[in-house]
Parts: sequence; structure tokens; C-alpha cells
Amino acid sequence: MLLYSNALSGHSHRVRLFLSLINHPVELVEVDILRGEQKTNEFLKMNSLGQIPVLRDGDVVIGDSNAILVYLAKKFGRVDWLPEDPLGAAQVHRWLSIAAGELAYGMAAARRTRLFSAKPVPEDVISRSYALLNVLDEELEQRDWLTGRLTLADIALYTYVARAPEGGIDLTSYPYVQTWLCRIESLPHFVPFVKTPAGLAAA
Ligand SMILES: N[C@@H](CCC(=O)N[C@@H](CS)C(=O)NCC(=O)O)C(=O)O
Repeated sequence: MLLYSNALSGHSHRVRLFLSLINHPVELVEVDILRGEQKTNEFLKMNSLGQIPVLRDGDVVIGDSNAILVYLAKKFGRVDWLPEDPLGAAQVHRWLSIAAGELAYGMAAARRTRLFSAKPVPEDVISRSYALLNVLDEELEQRDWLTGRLTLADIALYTYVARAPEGGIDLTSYPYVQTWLCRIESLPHFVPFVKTPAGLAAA
């Protein structure tokens, strides 16, 4: 199994984290996204959107971090991570949508702006980030895990919430979010995501 990824990519880390937690080996292929390796003709044949991560599993090639998480859970029959009952499945998919929506255009975008551009983080990105943090903190006050038990939902949200301070988003007023991050970091086989200079300066 090969994972085309980049060490600075939270979407890539999401997949690496899940593979590590289920103790499945993967070979990482580093894609230099700053030099545009994800836009070469060869790469576009794997993912026409020209994005990482991409998983290659024999003849199977899948782009999109959340799609890869679903593939892996299904392939390994891990109904603990992706329940099959209608409500359990819907609860996980709700958070996968939030990861691809409010999280991607909020905390992930804030970090990307601070890391890769000299421009300030736009106001709408900041307000979207705090709106999601308010929702997360309220929900995590009621339960330890996003859907009530540890699932792909927690994995999909973890990385960019953990590194929100790198985008200038302050987590100190969100105690339940912080406890949830620690809970994930305490799992056996947890692999950390890189801390960038922007994050270290913010810490
Ligand atoms: N929805 C995609 C988003 C992936 C994404 O935004 N990847 C970024 C790196 S974190 C990327 O490939 N950026 C380079 C580009 O878009 O050219 C997923 O979940 O995998």
C-alpha cells in the first residue's frame, strides 16, 4: 500500500494516523506540492483534481482523504470505526462532510494562509473557524467522542483542529476540544502531525 502524501499536509496526516491506529503498514511517497508535483500528467492520472493524498492499493487508486478513510475501514471490515447501522453511518458521514466543509475552509485554510502566504488570514476564515470550535466544544462537553464512540469522525477532524494555532486560531477557550485532542493523542499507535515554525511561534 502506497500513500502519496506530504509531511506538511493535514489531509495526508489524517490517513497516516488512521493506518497507524489500526496498525497497518503503508509506504509513504513524498509529493513536493510546493514544486507542483501533484499537477504533473502522471499524477493527474491518479487524481484528476491534482491533490494529495492519494492511496494506491494494488490496482486500486483513490484520491481524497475522507474517501480513503472510508475505503480502509470497509476493506478491513472495521465497523467499529465506520458503523454499518443507518444512524451510526450517518453520524460519521456528518463529520466527514464537516471536515471537507467548515474545517477545510476554516481552520485548515487559516493554517495554510499563515504557512504559505504573506497575506493575513481572511475574516470569514477566522469566523468560520471559531463557529466550528463553538460547535465542537458544545458537542464534546456531552460526550468523549464526536459520535459517542471513537470513529473516523474523530480522525477526520483531529489534525487541523490540533494545528489551528498555526493559523492564529486560539484553542484556550475550548476546554472540551483540548481534552478531546489529548484523548486522541493518548491512543496506542498515535502518530503526531508535524509542528511548523508558525505553530511553534504561536505556542
Ligand atoms: N478534499 C481533499 C483535499 C486535499 C487537499 O486540499 N490537499 C492539499 C494538501 S493538504 C493539496 O493537494 N494541495 C495542493 C494543490 O491543491 O495543488 C482531501 O480530503 O483529500
